[in-house]
Amino acid sequence: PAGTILGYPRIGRRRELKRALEAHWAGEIDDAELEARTAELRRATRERLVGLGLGRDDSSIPESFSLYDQVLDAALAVGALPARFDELREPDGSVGLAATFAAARGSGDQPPLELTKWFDTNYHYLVPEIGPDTVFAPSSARLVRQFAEARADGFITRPVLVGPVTLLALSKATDAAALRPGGADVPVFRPIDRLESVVGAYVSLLADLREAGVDWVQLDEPALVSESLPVSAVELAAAASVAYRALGSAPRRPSILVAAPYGQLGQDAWRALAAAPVEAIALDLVRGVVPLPTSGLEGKTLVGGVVDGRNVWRGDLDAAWSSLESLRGVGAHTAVGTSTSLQHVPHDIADETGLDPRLVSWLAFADQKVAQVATLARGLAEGRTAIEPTLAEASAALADRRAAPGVRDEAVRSRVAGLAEDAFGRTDAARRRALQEDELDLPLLPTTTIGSFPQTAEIRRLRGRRDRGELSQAEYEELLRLEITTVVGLQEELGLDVLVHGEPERNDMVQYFAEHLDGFAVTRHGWVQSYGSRVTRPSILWGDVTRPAPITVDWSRFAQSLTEKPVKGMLTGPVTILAWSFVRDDQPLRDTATQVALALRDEIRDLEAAGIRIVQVDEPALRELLPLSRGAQSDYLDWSVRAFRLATGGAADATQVHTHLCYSEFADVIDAIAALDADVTSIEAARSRGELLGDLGESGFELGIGPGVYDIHSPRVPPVAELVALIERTLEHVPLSQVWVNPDCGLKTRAYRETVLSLQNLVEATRLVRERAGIAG
Ligand code: THG
Ligand code: ZN
Repeated sequence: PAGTILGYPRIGRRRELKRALEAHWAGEIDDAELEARTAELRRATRERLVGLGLGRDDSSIPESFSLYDQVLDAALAVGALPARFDELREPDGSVGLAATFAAARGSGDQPPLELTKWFDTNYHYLVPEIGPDTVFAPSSARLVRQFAEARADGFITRPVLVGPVTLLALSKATDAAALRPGGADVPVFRPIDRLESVVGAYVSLLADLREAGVDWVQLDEPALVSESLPVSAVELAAAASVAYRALGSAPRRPSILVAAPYGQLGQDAWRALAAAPVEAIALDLVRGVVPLPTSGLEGKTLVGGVVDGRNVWRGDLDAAWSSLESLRGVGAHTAVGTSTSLQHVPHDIADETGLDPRLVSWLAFADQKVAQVATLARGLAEGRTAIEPTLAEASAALADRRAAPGVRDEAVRSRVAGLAEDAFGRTDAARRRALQEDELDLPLLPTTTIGSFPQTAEIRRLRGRRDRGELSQAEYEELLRLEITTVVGLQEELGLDVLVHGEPERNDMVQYFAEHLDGFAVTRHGWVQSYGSRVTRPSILWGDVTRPAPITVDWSRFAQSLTEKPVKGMLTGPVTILAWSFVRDDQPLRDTATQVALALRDEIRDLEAAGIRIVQVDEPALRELLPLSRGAQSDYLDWSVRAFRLATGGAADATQVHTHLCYSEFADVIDAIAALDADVTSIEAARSRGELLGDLGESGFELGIGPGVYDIHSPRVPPVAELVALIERTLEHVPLSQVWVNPDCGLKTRAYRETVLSLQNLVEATRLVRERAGIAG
């Protein structure tokens, strides 16, 4: 086929997959109904893709559906279900829906597979567990069933599976393997050590697919572009060479397309794939460049991933065409594709009837990107003149975007240009500390929460009623004030030291700011899968960012009016706002971050004027945006830290600045965290506390720190004794004067019942530790 996409959104245009899954988990629909609904979703997707110009029966439609996650699917396809779920297998020993969802979501007291971020996207995959003794038992049933389902409707599609190298590179060792005593001559086990066995399982899967009539299979190998995995790029390339020599030599198999999305394929991996006996290689030509000619390409197809799967811009189709032309010079047959799966973008811009049509003309969601691929494929087949009008239209839209009002706001630009270096930081931390102690008069080991309180169904209903016009804005706000009053009262009763207003007014910590800043647009149906059935609706940052009016000030002022204790002002930091939005691609992220930072800086000034003495600027995504390629990391850390310092650098010395970070790979970015220079940092720590405290102790970190004392991702109420032990352990590594006591993350997803009990215990544990340390509370 001349044109293809590496994958398509699975959630459904109206979140049909989410609804079906959640209904199934709630026991409202049975297995058969779930299968029927998802089969309908797949059927509609195939029809849609043909309608947009992909071939019906030439394998150009990827069979990229997954019930929950594609990495879990690959693990299950090779039979790597962790033993703790064995009892949930079907009577015939196969892995059905019960075992699949148990692995994804946990079951009884068996924890699920760990969730973690898929490369540098906002998608989260399930981490397979592989040990030296894992028995690989290939299972092609689901792949074959979906292919047959398509064929029954007259489609010949291309099954998609995460490839063996990536599957192992993203897996972790089973607990049993990780605990095995190592020694000088016993190397630590790594899942990639099982490459040979896993490749054996893939050989068998390929044979089954061929048997079922599959012409082409797609094996995704994004690990080959990453320099941030525990397996080095050199080892990954060697593994790819071994794996694809074996798979290519398999006696019965479909043609193989190896896809290397999400970045530049390194030289070693490129040579390994070119030399392997596979039929096609898909390259990311948005992030990567056209590779140099090398041996082994004769007879192969190179799929040039020139349509960007990572953003929502219509983009420069003419430049995409040029990339394809240079790819033609590399010496293989050339086809066109997307840079990555389209799973990271919403379905269809045509659904966004509420957006400004001019903005819409600059955008492309998944369906528009498929149409772009089809256009470029026609160009490859018929020559450029055949698609000249479409290329010209895209160029005209790009030119219109460049010149449109709001894309450049000269007032913001001159403000940025005029920034002096001293705007990017505050005075000496010790001086600030003294002033803040006077101002706040907090006890040692101050207690606080991260910011959000439970978003009850009732709060969400209020927002729905407001959106439907059943409540006026004034009525809505009055009800939220009631909620804030309750939340502040509760915290006073609990005896917490630094209070929050609970954020009932926010649907999402990024979208809320996007809705209140100029330069952003918010979609109605632009949902993107985050993990499993969970979705987010990223905002579109299209223009220069300005703050037309204060955003959070009224809520914070109201909350502060209810109590003598300090109430934290709560803001989302510039890096996280960028990370969780679709960001303009016409200027460096650094420049966009600077503009967002200035808006936040103004917000902080207004919060101070309203009597707020502590401001928290959350950056949970700081680690997330860290580039995969090592060469790009220091530049990223520089601009991300500077953006935070610009946002907070206008705060008075007596204003205490907090931040919150949501991950525990602390060591990677500890220097950056210190450089943020926040007076207090709260951090997720419940799961890998030992490492974190060790790193913290060694780092000489001198600012306030609140390593979360309990995991808010679970309804479990931590007993007082456990919390006492955790706080005391922290005190072994960090001086008492620096330590704060708080949960691990926001309480938004929890219920009130466990929240109140947990916070009671947190306050009581702190009281006991203070008492034992001989300090007054
Ligand atoms: N907001 C945004 N992006 C995020 C997060 C966030 N990315 C990373 C992380 N947090 C992802 N985690 C989740 C957790 C829960 C949900 C989504 C992402 C979730 N979403 C609701 C759902 O699926 O029903 C929809 C939420 C809504 O109505 O906006 O539960 O916090 N931007
Ligand atoms: Zn968090």
